[in-house]
Amino acid sequence: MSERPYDLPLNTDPEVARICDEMWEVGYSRVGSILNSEEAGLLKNTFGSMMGDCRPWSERWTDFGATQYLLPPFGDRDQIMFSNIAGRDKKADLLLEKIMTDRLVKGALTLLLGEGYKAWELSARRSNGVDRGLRLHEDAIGEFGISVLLNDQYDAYGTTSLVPRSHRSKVRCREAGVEDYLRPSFMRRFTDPVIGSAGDVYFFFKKTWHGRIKSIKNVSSDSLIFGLYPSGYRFKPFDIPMAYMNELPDELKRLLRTDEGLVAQNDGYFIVQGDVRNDRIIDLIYRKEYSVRSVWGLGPYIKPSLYRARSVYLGLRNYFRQVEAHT
Ligand SMILES: O=C(O)CCC(=O)C(=O)O
Ligand SMILES: [Fe+2]
Repeated sequence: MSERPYDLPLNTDPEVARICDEMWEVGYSRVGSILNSEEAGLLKNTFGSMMGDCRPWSERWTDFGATQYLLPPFGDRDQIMFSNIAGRDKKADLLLEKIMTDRLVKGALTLLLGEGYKAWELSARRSNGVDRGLRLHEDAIGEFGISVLLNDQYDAYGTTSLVPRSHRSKVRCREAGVEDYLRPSFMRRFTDPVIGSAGDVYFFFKKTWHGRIKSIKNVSSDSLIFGLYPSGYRFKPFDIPMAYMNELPDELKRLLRTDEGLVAQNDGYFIVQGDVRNDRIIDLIYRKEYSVRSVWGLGPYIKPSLYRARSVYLGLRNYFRQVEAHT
């Protein structure tokens, strides 16, 4: 392993150190089995039954506010996304609290992100059996992902899949052309799926290129997916109603409350308050001097030819369709 540009405190638990080092080297890490199968099953049933009342995606931005907390699940043929799951069910809240206060989870998060990190979104995601997948992408700057498997997941279908070491790539996913040109059916060849038993927890930087492989197995799969932000980074929090917030266990309350630990900006964003040392692992992955060259760096050179190839292909396809329509 190459020399790391960060120091972990001398008394760091070896498991916590392993997670931090893997995050730095690879961009994601399996934290461990944090919930048992009954606990994972309880979450799967609780949120799964709420997903029955699912709305089409088209209604998300027409019928609901951008920062509205109490959203229904939204879905399409591929997936169902149920945002803001904390506060919906008392037993489920205790299990979410158990994850976020777990010794390894909290220990590693505190070293990777520093103190005072906040939660943007705690959500449940179902990949339907006929899921056509999700293209590789990176999310917002500073965003950090936690994935919790709610069912045993031993193959690559219906789960998040990541490109190892892409979190420190010299080019961004979109610049490399990967986001536009690489179909989810091709992702299998070079991504690493989040697999394991129900209750397993994974960390990933949202800067690590990730998506979902096109499924061919006709079995749905559920995960919890959390998005966190460390101090010094900005996001638009959901506006959790006071009555819901007050009922949450302590750590969930700390993570989700908008009246503490956040400073409002003029543009609707909030900056996470706290000590910004700028040398946390989350900061280092954005630094040019630690970014690495990879085959993806060729993307910007290949992209213009891909554009040309696609327009020729679309032109020909159109032509043959017209010919067909006239015969
Ligand atoms: O649905 C998935 O597994 C991928 C979700 C994703 O892109 C994310 O959590 O940022
Ligand atoms: Fe994402």
